[in-house]
Amino acid sequence: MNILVTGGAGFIGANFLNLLVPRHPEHRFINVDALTYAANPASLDPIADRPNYAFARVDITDADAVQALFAEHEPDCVVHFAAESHVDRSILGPRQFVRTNIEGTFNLLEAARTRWAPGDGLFHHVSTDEVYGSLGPTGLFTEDTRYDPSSPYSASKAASDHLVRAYHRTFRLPVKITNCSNNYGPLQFPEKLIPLMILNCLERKPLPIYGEGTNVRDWLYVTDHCEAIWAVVERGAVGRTYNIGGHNEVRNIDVVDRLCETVAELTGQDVDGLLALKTYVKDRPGHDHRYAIDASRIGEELGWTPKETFETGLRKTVQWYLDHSEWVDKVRSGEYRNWLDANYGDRG
Ligand code: NAD
Ligand code: TDX
Repeated sequence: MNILVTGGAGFIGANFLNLLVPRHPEHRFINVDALTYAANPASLDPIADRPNYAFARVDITDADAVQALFAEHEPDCVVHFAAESHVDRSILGPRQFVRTNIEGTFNLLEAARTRWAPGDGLFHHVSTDEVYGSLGPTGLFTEDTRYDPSSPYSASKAASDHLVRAYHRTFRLPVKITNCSNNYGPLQFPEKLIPLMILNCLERKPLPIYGEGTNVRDWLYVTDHCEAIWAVVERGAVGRTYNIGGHNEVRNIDVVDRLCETVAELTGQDVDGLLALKTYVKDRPGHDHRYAIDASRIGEELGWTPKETFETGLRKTVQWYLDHSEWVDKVRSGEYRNWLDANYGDRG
């Protein structure tokens, strides 16, 4: 198969490609990424020279470029990760979320619809549990939970999910959708809670906790998510949605405490000094209180279960950030933006 992977230079996409490109030499993987602030091509160093891997710098909001991409690479399958993914940024500037997450998805669906014969191909849409809104103290999101998004980010992902389903019903486009809970692990851009807190601990900066820190997220190690997506691509039912989650609900304050303990243990720093960095700051507007996933469908139908526990996953993650300070310095520096322009500026 020719598999077009959008957003493969971002956090989950890069983990997905690093896992699957070596494992499946019989498939050709084409990574399509605009290289926004959230991307890091260095994340793909382990597979960059593999014969079954290629990179194309394309912005999915450019409909003509997306059509040209399909003409050139003739994909049989699209695994669509590319998105603006950070809730706080969607509050500060929602426009790009509408463009990339809704229009970008639409452009890909249009290319797939016009280039694949009815019933051919597979469009796998990678989505989030945030489309379901917020839970109270009990209950779980199932695949039948009503959509009720709270942020411009989650509303844009909900809209893209609806478009994907509509293309299935109207045009018989073979689609699959996965809605996953919060991911963590190597290669995550340090704007998200876990890498932000790790790096702030290492730099002895304040650890900003929104509101009272009692919001709950269901954390899943990134490679467990990637394995789940691949199981759905290979064996999931066409037209079906699968929820993916870690069975691992943790309050934000407890995540931060565990991170302080893990950083202290792995670096020899004094844990009380790290815990003292916790700072309660103004809450996120529209902050969803609790997410929790019922992942029984993917478990029962496809036999998927997460392999990492929160303890093993957090240790691996903290160790990865300790070992990759160069990666971190690059994604945070202006020099990195210059390097991107110099290396990829004219490769559109
Ligand atoms: P990310 O922000 O780390 O990476 C996004 C990637 O998409 C980047 O490489 C970026 O350059 C690329 N991109 C952005 N706009 C683009 C455009 N217009 N054209 C082409 N490429 C573009 O995101 P992530 O955390 O890896 O998330 C990947 C997907 O998984 C997203 O669709 C997100 O909604 C979904 N998801 C994420 C999580 C999570 O916890 N991170 C959980 C569930 C679902
Ligand atoms: O500095 C912070 N302080 C804080 O208390 C940050 C960045 C976050 N938080 C809180 C907000 C959330 O309750 O931590 C929790 C996690 O925040 P994020 O890492 O921003 O993730 P979240 O908003 O839950 O969304 C993530 O999971 C679902 C991803 O960013 C989405 O792309 C994914 O769809």
